[in-house]
Amino acid sequence: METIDIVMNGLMERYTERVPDVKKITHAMQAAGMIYTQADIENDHVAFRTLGIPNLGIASFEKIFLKLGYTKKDFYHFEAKKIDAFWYAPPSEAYPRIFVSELRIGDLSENAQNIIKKYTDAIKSDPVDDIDLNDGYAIDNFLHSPLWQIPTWADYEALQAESEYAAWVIYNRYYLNHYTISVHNLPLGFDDIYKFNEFLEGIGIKLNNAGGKVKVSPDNGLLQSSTVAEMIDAEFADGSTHRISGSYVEFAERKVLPQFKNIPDDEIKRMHRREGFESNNADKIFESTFSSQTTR
Ligand code: OOG
Ligand code: NI
Repeated sequence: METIDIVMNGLMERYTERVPDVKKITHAMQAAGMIYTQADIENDHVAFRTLGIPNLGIASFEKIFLKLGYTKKDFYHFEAKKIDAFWYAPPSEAYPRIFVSELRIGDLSENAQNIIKKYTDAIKSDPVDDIDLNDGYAIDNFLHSPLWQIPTWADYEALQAESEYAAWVIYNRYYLNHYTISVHNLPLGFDDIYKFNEFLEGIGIKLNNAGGKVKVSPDNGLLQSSTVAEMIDAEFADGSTHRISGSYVEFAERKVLPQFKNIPDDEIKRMHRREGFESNNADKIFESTFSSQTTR
């Protein structure tokens, strides 16, 4: 198996276990005749969250995917959420795009910075430099091994009060944050995000409604929606257990670009559709793990 396949399979395996909505949606799509197997679902992109501090953050994390053949693309900045992000184009259409974000630690309060440093201070060099990036199993192992201690509940709560994103990363680390179903490649009748959302709600899926259930880019080319993150039973360093946000599922509809509108449907490839991401859509999708969504 290729290194990239080992890494992707490993990520999807852990993620599918942690997020019961993944199988629930796949099974319902099978029952509705939309797909035969999981492999019939095109994975539009996957996302990761990181802490923007020396030796960690995007600069460290991206080394893995650049080595796997990904190309760094556009930058996004989320002022209020104190987050920066880039997306990465895959080496071929067989693989998902990647969206990697990082928390701008320096923009947080002194108190929040100190809490984060308490956990990350022991990291004196970039841990990715210690992995053999030609070894898919070594990468898989790295992505699912803790780089810092599990937080105390008090630290988690203090971080959450200031940054929901910070709390999410301090507990969930590099676990896959979401995978994304390419809605535009589903059979006719389901290939529209509004209809697909109705289908999802019909099977009892709760959608993120921040800024409306469907987030639409200004050019109308990228329409996105997402589930509200699943809650996981998390054990904290003080021995207490609490239900906190885990990961979620996203749905994306990429419209065919105006210059390709005369190409027959069966000849449409990824390159003919709206590429990349959209700041205002992403800003609301981040909230899929926020208490404002998970407790509503
Ligand atoms: C990522 C949110 C943004 C998108 O597709 O714009 C995003 C996150 O929640 O970490 O996934
Ligand atoms: Ni996304």
